Amino acid sequence: MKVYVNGRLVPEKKAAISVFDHGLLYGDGVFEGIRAYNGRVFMLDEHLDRLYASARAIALTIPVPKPRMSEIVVETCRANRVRDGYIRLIVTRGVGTLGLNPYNCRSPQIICIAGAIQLYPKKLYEKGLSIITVGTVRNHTEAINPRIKSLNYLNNILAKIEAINAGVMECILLNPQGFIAEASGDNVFIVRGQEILTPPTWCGALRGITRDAVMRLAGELGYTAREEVLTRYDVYTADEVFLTGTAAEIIGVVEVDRRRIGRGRPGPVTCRLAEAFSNLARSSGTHIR
Ligand code: PXG
Repeated sequence: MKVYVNGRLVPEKKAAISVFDHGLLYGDGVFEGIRAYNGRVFMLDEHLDRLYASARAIALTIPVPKPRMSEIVVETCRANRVRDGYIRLIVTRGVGTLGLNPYNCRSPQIICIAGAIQLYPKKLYEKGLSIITVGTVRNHTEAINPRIKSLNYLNNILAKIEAINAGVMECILLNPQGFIAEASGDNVFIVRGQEILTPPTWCGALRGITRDAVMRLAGELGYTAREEVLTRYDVYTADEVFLTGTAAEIIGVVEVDRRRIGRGRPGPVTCRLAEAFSNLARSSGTHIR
């Protein structure tokens, strides 16, 4: 595998950054997880818009313009003959002193890795996920705004540890007010009658690229999709619950806190949306060749 780092594509064994990089020392940086389907990078412009917005939010100036970053992603895919895969694009604060001050870091590092995707087993999409709500509260929006896709994922990892220790693979985090925020690496949706609802970003959710796509597709399929402040009551009483994310795409949730959701299997709305999303992903995007 070849990895893009420090302006060059190098063999993965030679791909390295400094131990003094603030990305490592403090989780000071931003990233994106992007998919390629059928030789095309899916929603690349949307991912780059979010990356640059995340960087702006942490006062990090990305040293290349968006069109060049787009080329970096495509070139990395090409160098690795990726047709279907997962792309990790990272911008770190760069090398600095052993102190927090980011203004000592003169050159942010861009890293792009394009490799294989690790998916949930197919059976889980058919049966649906069992998840729990965890005690770890989503970061306060004025601590680290969850809209920033930063390298500082400890909030999510602490939640994931709770989930795995409880015997499930994913979890719902509540915000400091007790409203539903999101899952550790996915957005949360509920289906209530003909309505498809997801928490607004100010409740502590990342504005997921998959989330946006699903809301658009839902409208096209004749459903009403909108943001609504949600509580666990709404989740427990929903007809269907599903998660969305670049890696997971759309996956049904059939159990939350050991309570059965709906009929206990992925519902019809979840399945229709998953199919529509799959068709969209496989028929659009930036060509790699
Ligand atoms: N919320 C959070 C906190 C995320 O990290 C999403 C929602 C979904 O957003 P997109 O744009 O992908 O629809 C994400 C993104 C993992 C992993 O290993 C997941 C993400 C990022 C990095 C790793 O599960 N998900």
